[in-house]
Amino acid sequence: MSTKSVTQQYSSARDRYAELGVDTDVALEALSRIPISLHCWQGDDVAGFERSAEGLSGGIAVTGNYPGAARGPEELRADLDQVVGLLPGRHRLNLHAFYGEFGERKVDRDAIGPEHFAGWIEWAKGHGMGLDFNPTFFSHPLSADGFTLTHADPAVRAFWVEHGKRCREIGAKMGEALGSTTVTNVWIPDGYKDLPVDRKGPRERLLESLDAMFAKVIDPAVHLDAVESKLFGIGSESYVAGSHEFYMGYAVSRQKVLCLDAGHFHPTEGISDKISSVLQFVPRLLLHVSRGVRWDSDHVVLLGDDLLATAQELVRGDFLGRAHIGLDFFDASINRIAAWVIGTRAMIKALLVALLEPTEKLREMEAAGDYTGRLALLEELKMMPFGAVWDYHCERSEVPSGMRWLDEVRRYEREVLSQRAAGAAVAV
Ligand code: RNT
Ligand code: ZN
Repeated sequence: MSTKSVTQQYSSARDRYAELGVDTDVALEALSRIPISLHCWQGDDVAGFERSAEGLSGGIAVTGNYPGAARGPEELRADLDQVVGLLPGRHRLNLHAFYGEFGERKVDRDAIGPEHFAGWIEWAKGHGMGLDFNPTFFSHPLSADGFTLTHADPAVRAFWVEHGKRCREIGAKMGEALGSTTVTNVWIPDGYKDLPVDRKGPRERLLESLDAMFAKVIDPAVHLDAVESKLFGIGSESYVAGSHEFYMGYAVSRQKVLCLDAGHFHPTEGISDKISSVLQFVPRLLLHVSRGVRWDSDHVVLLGDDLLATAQELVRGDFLGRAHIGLDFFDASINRIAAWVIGTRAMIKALLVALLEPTEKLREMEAAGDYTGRLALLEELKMMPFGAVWDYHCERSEVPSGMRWLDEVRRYEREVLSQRAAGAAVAV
């Protein structure tokens, strides 16, 4: 579509929304201020850059063998350059600890420091982006038996507590260097495949480990701690120590950020309805936006009912100021750059649709008991021309509208990704 017709279509869409009392310019202004935290791990199938790569463990799995996975920091950053160039707005990057740049030496998890992330900080600075962070409690010999912060052996627990402490320091350094609060999110895989007899012990130890890890007070302007629950993983089907109830209680009692991952609940349970509940009790929320499909919690995010409901809750409840939106999916069966772009653009689109809602009108109907009108209008809104507003937003932000972004991804695949020999390692 030509730029002229994008503008024309926008102008008629603007009139249609104005009839409902919605100002599309105001919605776009609000939309361009919402950062999405891009997960670095979509680009290399959650492999990381450690010397003695262990192979992915911890009950998460990436399937597919599409060529072109990034093999080191330079490639991953080049891929991310592509991704951010196809997204309207200014976003953030979310790193896992095993994506540090460790050089030729083996640097174990209890020895990492901010120096290993200097390249990332510089990259983020160059893009005017903030960074978020995660300790990596998986893909390591000391997590191989399925336990980290809950381990029965105090020496193993101490190793992981030290890792967590160092990650908080790294996160704080990132936040300070970039002038933008870093959220460091703790997720551990600990759990049992089959029925445990002692459900209490691991949770007691988790509580103790977390308190030890979080003992040092860090300025919340530069760094915030988040904790992420999970219902089950591959190999931890019967019991996960860090359940929703555990972390809900922990976050409430310690006033930590609670992370809700869309794929970590029962299949018919969405995270949207949890937002206004948990924010009565925790100061802030981190969302891991994902899409669960049967056993898998991490499919590429699409603009579906669940995603829309989450965006609507954030907007309707005026929660955007207390919610950090992060992505968490990984697919190795399609072009990885496309996976990032599809998922991130879907998240931004969902926020746009939510911002284009005549919420006041709907609230008035609800308050007046006019549930008939409420339902009719909610249904009618699905036919509104938000696509025209989206295209205009992309063009104005100097990123391709419609499907044109895919041309750019295909060009990069031809010129760069297809040249990467599958499985070959490069120096990091
Ligand atoms: C795993 C959690 C966790 C991971 C990342 C890689 O089930 O969702 O957030 O996906 O830390
Ligand atoms: Zn997650």
